[in-house]
Amino acid sequence: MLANVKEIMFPVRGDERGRLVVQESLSELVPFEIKRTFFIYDTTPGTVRGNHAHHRNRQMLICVSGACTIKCEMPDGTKSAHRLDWPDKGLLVEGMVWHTMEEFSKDAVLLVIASEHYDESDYIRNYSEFRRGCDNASKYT
Ligand code: T46
Repeated sequence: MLANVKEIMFPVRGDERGRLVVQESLSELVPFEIKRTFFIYDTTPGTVRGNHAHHRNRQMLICVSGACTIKCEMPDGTKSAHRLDWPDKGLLVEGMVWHTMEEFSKDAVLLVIASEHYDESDYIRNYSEFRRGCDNASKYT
C-alpha cells in the first residue's frame, strides 16, 4: 500500500445484538490525536467533492453508510482509487495527498476523523500549487 494513503480494516465487535466498530485516538489504526470529526451526506448525484490537499491535516475516512470512492494523488504523482463500501473499512490519508471524493451512493454517509481543527490556511485548493509544492519538496529530499 502507498505510504501516504492506507486502507484500514477495523476489527468488528459483533454479537447477537449486532455489530460495533471503534476508532480510538492515537491507536495503531488511528495514529493521530483526534481533534475534529465531520460527516458528509445527502450528496447531490454526480458530485465530486474535495479537490484539495492539506499541509498538515491527517484524516481517516469511513463510509459508515452506503459507498463512495476516494481518489488520491501522492506527491510523487502516483494515483490510487479506493472504494469505501463497508463501515469497518477506513482510508488513512496523510497530508500532501491531492484527493477527491466521488461516486457517492444515494445513502452514503462519509465520516471524516481529523488530526487538526478546521483551518482554511491548511488547504491547498489549487492543483498547480500542489504540484509545485511537491516538486520543490522532492528537490530537498
Ligand atoms: C477533506 C474532505 C475529505 C468548516 O467550516 N469546518 C470544517 O471542519 C469543514 C470540514 C468544512 N467547513 C466549511 C468550509 C466550506 O465552506 O464547510 C464548507 C465545505 O467544505 P469543503 O468544500 O472543504 O468540503 P469537502 O467535502 O470538499 O472537503 C471536506 C474537508 O473540508 C476536507 O478537509 O479532506 O472533506
